[in-house]
Amino acid sequence: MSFFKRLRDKFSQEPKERDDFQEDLEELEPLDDEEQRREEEPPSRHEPTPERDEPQAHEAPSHDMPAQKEVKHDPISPSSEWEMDFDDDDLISIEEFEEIESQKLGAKFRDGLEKSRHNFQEQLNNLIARYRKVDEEFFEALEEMLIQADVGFTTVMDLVDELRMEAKRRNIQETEDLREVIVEKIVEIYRQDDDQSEAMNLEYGRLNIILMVGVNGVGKTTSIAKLAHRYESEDKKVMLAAGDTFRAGAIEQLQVWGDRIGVEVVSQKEGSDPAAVMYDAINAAKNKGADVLICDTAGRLQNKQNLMNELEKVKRVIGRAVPDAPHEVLLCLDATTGQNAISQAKAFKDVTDVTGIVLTKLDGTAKGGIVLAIRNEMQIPVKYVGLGEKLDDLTPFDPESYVYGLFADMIEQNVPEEDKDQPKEVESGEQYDETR
Ligand SMILES: Nc1nc2c(ncn2[C@@H]2O[C@H](COP(=O)(O)OP(=O)(O)OP(=O)(O)O)[C@@H](O)[C@H]2O)c(=O)[nH]1
Ligand SMILES: [Mg+2]
Repeated sequence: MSFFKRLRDKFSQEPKERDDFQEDLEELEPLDDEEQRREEEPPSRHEPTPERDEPQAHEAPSHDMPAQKEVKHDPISPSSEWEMDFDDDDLISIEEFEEIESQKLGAKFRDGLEKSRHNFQEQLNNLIARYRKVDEEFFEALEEMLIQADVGFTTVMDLVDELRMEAKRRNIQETEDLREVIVEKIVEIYRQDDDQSEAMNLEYGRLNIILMVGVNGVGKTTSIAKLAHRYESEDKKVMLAAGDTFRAGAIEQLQVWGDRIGVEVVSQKEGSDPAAVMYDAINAAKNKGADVLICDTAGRLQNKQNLMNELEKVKRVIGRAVPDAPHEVLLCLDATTGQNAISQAKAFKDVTDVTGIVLTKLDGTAKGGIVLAIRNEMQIPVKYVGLGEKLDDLTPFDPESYVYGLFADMIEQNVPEEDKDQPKEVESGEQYDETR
């Protein structure tokens, strides 16, 4: 199966299929109360198929099931220790669950990367139309295009070198035939052979502490709210620490988010020592049996040494209160700042052990290539991306969903002819049942 077909099958939603399904439903006899209740459940909770009437709650996703591997990037997915609590009669198969989740993820990236997608697709189409033959001129123009899209010089050189070799190896003469290879190589270049992982270091049965850092206005507080909302909806007990005691209004801002999401915020008055706030918050979180404590910090310019030192102190205090904590130090970077984000990452990495990046405002840039530059040049995994301003607009990063978001229309239009008539396949390899 071609790479484009695989991406299309995995992420595209095929709304027509779902419309047909809805029409069929409406033609059915009126439902009795019990059936009506089930009908109103969220779409992921389907009627069990007859052969699944028997299986009980133990069939909820577990660690040794293959589906578990597929969602490794999202530790808060129901396949983690905090498992989704399906009612016996509301069980759906793991394949169905995965399929729906993938489609939701595909739609999120597709919507969030709209600006970048238009830019990437248009530019690539123009290049292919202008340089029909695969030659050095084409590769140089491609390099130029990728650098303009914030992919980063070193990454572009690596990527295009790989493409040169692949074109030679497969004897590809027409640039038109190179589309799929380009997209495939972008995923490959992201997934290097190292032990960096997008998975969050969260464990069941302990207090997990996440420290959010970054320069002013990049989206730290908003991302904390989004993360808290995500974890709360997965039945984790979340608390927040108002560690930005510096900027006027920062404590209230976090408090408003906390009230909206329904999570407790531990704070002191403006101007207090942020390390003391963290200490208090950790004690409160321990007493209340919280699963996750997310700590806000003041925005700090990477070149202000005293502020960077303060960060080290905050981290030390957290580490003394809970061994191995903070379990994640997430650096928030604003995707719209392009290469400046890379220099921020370098400065923060020098003073503190950044364990992952939250790349915000990816929806606000047409140069979505910055993800690749960060991953390749910084060797820090991008763990979450911000794809909008709403609470559910923070999404675990996944390179395949990302390239789908960047090239969705091109992928849909360029599934090879021989693959087009093939029915959709689900991850398990089962045939997709269109009547479902
Ligand atoms: N479009 C979009 N806007 C975002 C995203 N993330 C954050 N924002 C916006 O960015 C602005 C700044 O967000 P904050 O969360 O206050 O940033 P901060 O890093 O906490 O700022 P300071 O506390 O001043 O350092 C807000 O208007 C957010 O709505 C995103 O993913 N997409
Ligand atoms: Mg803030």
